[in-house]
Amino acid sequence: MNKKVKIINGYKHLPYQVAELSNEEAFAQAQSFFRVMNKRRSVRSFSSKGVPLDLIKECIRTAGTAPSGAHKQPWTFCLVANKTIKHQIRVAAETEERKSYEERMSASWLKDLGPMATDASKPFLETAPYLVVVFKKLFDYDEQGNKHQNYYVNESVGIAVGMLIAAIQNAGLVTLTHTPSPMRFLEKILKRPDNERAFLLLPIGYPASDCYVPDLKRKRWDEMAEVY
Ligand code: IYR
Repeated sequence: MNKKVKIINGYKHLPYQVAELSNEEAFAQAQSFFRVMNKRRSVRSFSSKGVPLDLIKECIRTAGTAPSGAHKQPWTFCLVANKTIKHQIRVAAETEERKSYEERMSASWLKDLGPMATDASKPFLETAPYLVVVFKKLFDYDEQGNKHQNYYVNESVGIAVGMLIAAIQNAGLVTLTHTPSPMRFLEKILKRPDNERAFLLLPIGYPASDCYVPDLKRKRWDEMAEVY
């Protein structure tokens, strides 16, 4: 056994170090990552141009490095390329969205959404080469079928999705955090087990050649942060 291994609280621990950067190198890296992320936009108009499967898989593997409550990793990422399934998802999502836009959303909500120019029509659910449907796992089953609780599930899966979005941006792709509501139809279409709930749907691909995004401004430093 590796001599450097330590047993702490009865469990194996490994030595951990990071390559220390100079302050200059660290700042340059932080700034270049910010510049990449600051170009990210939510895109609703996708090209049908294909994306290599391995590229998407690498992004999802990055999401899987997220921290999670008691390291339970309470997520399943369903990668959908199948045209029939994408069509089923679009039809079901548009049915829910029509009800939302026509009956469920308040006038002030619809007004707040004005700048986004959204409506109940979701063609990107078929145009984008991939959909990733993220499921949160409320609990896990062991081999005997006993239930085991997960912890901080929304926080854990939210962090993983944030990392997925960053990985997608870093790979030169675009996405949208789409939440057709209610979204339990996704559990049915994808035949998920009863411990999983749909969390978020992300179409992934390249923007259409005539893609436009709203002219939104991000908060300045002094609007978004307080230094103590
Ligand atoms: N889910 C709907 C409505 C919607 C709600 C919010 I809050 C947004 O930021 C964007 C859209 C839709 O996808 O159209």
